[in-house]
Amino acid sequence: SKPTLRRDYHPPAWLIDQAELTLKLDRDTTRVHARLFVRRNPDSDASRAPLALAGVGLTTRAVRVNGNPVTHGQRRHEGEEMIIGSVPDQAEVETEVEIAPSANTALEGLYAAGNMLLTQCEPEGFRKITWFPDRPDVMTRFRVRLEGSRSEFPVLLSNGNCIEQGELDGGEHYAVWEDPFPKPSYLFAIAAGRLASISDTFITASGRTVALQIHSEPDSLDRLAHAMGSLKRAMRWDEERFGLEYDLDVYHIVATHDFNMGAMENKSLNIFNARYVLADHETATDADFEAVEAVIAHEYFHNWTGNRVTCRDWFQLTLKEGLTVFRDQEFTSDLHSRPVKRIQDVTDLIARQMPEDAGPMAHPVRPERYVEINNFYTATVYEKGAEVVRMYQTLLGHDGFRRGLDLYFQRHDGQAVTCDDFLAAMGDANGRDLGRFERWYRQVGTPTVRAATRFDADQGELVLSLEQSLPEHPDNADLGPLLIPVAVGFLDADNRPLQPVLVGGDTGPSETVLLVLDREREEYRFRGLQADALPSLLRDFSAPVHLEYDWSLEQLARLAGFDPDAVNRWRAGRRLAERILHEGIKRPAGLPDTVALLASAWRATLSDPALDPALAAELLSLPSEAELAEQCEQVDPEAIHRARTDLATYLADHLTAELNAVFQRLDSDRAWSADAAEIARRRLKNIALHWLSAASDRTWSVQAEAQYRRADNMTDRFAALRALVHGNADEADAALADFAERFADDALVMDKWFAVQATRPDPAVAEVLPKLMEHPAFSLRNPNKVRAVVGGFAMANPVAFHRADGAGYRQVADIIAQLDVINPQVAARLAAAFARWQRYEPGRAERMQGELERLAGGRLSPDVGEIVAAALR
Ligand code: DPP
Ligand code: ZN
Repeated sequence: SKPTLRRDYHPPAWLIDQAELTLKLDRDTTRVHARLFVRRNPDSDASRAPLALAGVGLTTRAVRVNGNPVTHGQRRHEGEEMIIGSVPDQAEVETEVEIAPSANTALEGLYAAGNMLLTQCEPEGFRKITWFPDRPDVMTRFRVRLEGSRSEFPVLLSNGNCIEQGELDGGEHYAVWEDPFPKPSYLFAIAAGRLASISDTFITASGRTVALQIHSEPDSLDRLAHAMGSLKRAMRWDEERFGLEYDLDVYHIVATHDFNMGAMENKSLNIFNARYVLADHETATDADFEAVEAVIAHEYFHNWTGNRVTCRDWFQLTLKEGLTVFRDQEFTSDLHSRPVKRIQDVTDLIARQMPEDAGPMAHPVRPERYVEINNFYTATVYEKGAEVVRMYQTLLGHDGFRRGLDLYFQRHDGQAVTCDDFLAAMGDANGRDLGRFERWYRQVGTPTVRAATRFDADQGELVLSLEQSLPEHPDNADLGPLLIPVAVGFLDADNRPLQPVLVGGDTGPSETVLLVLDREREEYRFRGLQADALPSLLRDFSAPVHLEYDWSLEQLARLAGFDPDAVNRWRAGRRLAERILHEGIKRPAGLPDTVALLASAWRATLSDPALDPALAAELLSLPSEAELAEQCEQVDPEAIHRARTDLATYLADHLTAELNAVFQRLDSDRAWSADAAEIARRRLKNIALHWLSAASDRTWSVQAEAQYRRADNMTDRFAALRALVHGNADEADAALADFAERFADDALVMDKWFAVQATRPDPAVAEVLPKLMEHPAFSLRNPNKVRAVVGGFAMANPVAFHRADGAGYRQVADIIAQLDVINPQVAARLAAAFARWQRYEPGRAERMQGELERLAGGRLSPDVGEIVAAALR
């Protein structure tokens, strides 16, 4: 298919001021009647263009303009568009179509999920419901009438306020919803069915009362309280931190088990994947609780950053997503531990976004072209986009960032705008020319900053030089240098923080100095440092770059033990582990002697009583096999697995006493509590168990088994199960059987049961995969199940997926082909598992390429087709 290009944007030729929809709901055949009040856009550059409406898979029963039928001769079809000739400059266009929700397995448009009917419209699902100019810069006031059987659809929801409801003949009823805010069609939603709900209220800062309602299937009613609490915390936080208040009288959230994404921010009617709503301590882990809170907050925050101010076109997706991810990260940081959250976000950026940035689908945070826009809901647009937003705050300060955001809303409330508009507001509000910053929206791949230090004895100054470069890519040619904030600090010989002065800088002595690199190469001079000052660079991960500096292993060990910047402390430990692991990967004889350095850094962490246990848990981590693979010239997954396993065993064997001491100290029979200190306690205890399970001495499995049986909460129970299963303990099978029996009827918990088996690091899991897929609880139609089983296997089990005989590749390629017919969006996500094939050793590379070619030879959706073509290019 032909790509859509950013530079081809034109304003819409027609606007729709008002849309009145009537949906006669039926699982098999829903009738949609639409009245669109259209007029020519005075700002269009195509003043004679005919009216074009998008529609996909609609059975069209009638088209009328101002009441007069439009015959087939008066309309033509081009691609997904119906083009209607000779529509007056202002007119009422009516269409009547039929759609088939129960046959909709792609879960885009209107579909049946359990006993509900639901919609998912972002980005281009609305065209599967009715004819419409389905693009985000057409903003429309919607009035929606829902009609259906009262017994089948007792609850009828859409956006905005319910202004009327009543009975109809034949056991039917209806409800009319009106959303006073004009919105793009991608924010349209309905939900209908046998829903149960909990209610609460929120009083806004200005004293208005908002009715909050969270809906789910009736059997999950008792798991909605945490979501409700999260919503209220998010509403309060947005008022306090950004002065943003909710704007309608009602707010609904609906949870479903059948959903392609995490959740969707439809105006006042969010629809959520149940995994980000349902939580109680017996079925959800502490991490699940935090994820629910973060996603509830994310979708709520979209009400301002996304809904009130939306995107002009889909190339601007990061305008709302990067900004809203940044906002939810800040929310979690303010409510919980800021350093822990930052380390987790940086981990995720390195593990998911940077590989994407180095792969065949690499794109700027604001892409230049796409074939299927669904493929661009990526870690780059979201997470790197959030880093770009974070850099504004780093450069402008908290107050400056807030001024910029205030101006952005003042200028653009009710509009569909661009990343350039955001940048202009940030610059104008602060009297700053941010022109060069704009390059972050255009560059592709992860930039590199090379640092070097020397001591100028004549001047008594330490000289830090920074040099930036971009990966080779046609889009990076002629771009010029980026504006990169680099926060730095130094430790003295006793590992104490120093307070240098930047020569020519405008601040006094400080522990962390913010440098702004805006040229290819720059030198910075510092006073107040000895020649042996130890640099800590890119503190708090101040820019999404690869930072290179020739630290010795001893220096890394010092930073890992003493850097007051938590992110760099963690990062130094990771770098140290990486250096040791890459030595180990190259030499089958075993690990280098320097491994002792890492063991003592871990020993110090394990025995530091002053350290926050949640932070300690982050520090006691090793890079994943996938991350290590990214750093290899040529990837040999077996060598990586062996080296990492050897290192884990070395650490466990040398630190058994310390790990056991931590485990014993933190193990407790206290009843579960959501208290932050208890969460941190469980986290560090389970990390200790995790590393103990790598020890040569296998007695840990007795502790794990006991914890599994005794646990009164999912965090402890699942940590124990994972240790038993991934550690190949004798007790594993019995625990798995017990877990399946306890939670047989619980879809979300069964996802964990599937995932823990699909990700067991053992090539033999390639033979387990078909068995998991034959399990009665598995369904290829359910995205959560596909992600747990096939996603777990293909994305999070390198030794099994990359089995030398190609059995992993073959099965996953077969599943992608099968799934593509059912749900192209989810299939395309799996296809990314093959993206980096060229980096593998020749035997595996050839097999992966072979599977990609086999896929390319079949009939593919544009979604999977785009990923496969990019990988083979
Ligand atoms: N639902 C997705 C998100 O919130 C897309 N908008 O990120
Ligand atoms: Zn979002």
